[in-house]
Amino acid sequence: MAACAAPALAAPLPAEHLDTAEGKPRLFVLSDIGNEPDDQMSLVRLLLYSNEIDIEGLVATTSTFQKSVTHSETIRAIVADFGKVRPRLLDNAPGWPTAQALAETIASGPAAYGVAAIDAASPSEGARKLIAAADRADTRPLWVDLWGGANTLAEALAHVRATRSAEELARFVARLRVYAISDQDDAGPSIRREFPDLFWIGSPSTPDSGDFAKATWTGISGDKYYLNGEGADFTTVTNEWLGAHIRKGPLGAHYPRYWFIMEGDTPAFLGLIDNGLEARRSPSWGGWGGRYVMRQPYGESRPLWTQGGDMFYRIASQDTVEGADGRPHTSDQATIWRWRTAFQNDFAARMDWTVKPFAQANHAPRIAIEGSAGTGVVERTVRKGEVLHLDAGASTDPDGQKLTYRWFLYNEAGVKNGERPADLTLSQASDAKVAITARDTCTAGWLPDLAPPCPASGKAHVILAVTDGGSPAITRYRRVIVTVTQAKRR
Ligand SMILES: [Ca+2]
Ligand SMILES: [Ca+2]
Repeated sequence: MAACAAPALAAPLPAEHLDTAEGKPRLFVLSDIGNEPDDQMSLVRLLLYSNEIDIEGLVATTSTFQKSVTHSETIRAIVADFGKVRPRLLDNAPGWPTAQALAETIASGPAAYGVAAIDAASPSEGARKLIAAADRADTRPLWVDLWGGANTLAEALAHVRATRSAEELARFVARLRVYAISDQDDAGPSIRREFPDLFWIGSPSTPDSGDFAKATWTGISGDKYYLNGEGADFTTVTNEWLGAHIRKGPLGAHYPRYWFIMEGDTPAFLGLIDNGLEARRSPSWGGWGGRYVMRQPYGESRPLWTQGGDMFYRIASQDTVEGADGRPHTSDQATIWRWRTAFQNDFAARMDWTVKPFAQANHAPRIAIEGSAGTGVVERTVRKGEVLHLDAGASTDPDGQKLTYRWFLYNEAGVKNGERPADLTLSQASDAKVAITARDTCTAGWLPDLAPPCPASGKAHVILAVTDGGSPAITRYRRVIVTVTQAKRR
């Protein structure tokens, strides 16, 4: 079998990527808003997380679906009505930006299609705002969400390349974290070719939506339209559910009925939400925005964070999860739909914040594991054969609701090609306390005779999900990364 031969990598990016910056994620959105209801819906959701994500750009762009016009006025109208609900939001949580501050981030990219529209000498206002955001003195990376075409990003990169030294360009590129919803114009493939070190999450595609059904992001809600969601529960992504839970108040009024699927662009920022999964640290960890592997897809000039993987080692971008039918399902889309009920309820709870005072709304539980509060990762090292006891019983809920606990192994998370996760078993997994037995530094290979011996140490990810008793019920998580080392015995 030739599958074990490593592909020749044109530009070897590190297979392990870890962003350690603290503080709120910084986000710059490029959106082909106006072409269909989709982007408008995603923007409504994003604004409900603007107290936890620093929004540094809301830029209207073109795409293959909207080639000669941009609609920044739609962004302005939604942001203006965000201003109307901000006092209510402040009653429920701190940290909301003013509508005025958000309005200052709004601009447009080139009002024409793809790379042909790029003006490196005199870039669009959207591209100039993107350059200014990336240049800001800040130790945190700048996430760039591509909800439509990529030509505003291409224009910014072309301008920086034309006006700065190679070292300055490299520093500029290193600050960016791109998450692309497939390719929606011809600029994405050209950027990946010309800037091989640029961090990129996405599934390369033709720009005309022909390949979209294969993409991870369709796990947000595309089960029926793309016929790829076997096992997913569609309940919370129907127009009816959205009508009952989301379309309320002045901001909810901007949330239209969808035509094809709900919010195809939303996975680009779902992983930045401060829910305790800490998915922004590495695309390989998995979270509300899906899980990705670093590899070089066929036809691409360099590796990127994407789908697929090494089927020989069974280390790939797909998650195996129990579906609504109680049976296991394995797919890329499952890396998103496995969290769907939680992220939809979270959205609904926050929309309630726009119309209800604190006492009538629900708020997220706060998890504490062994005295560690907050949302950060918990790390533990144990020897093979030992049992690790963790207690989350000090977790609280701001509304005084009873909490339910579920600990589970996320064995696909954080695993690189050729590696196998550490072998852990959990007991009392639906209790505030869990006992984690470290059986070995790696799990058995699917072909034991061909598997290399277990290394001296291995890691595996354990997730704690805590759900409150409110309506809608809110779930928060903590990620525990367990390193198992070989037993040292005299
Ligand atoms: Ca879009
Ligand atoms: Ca609560």
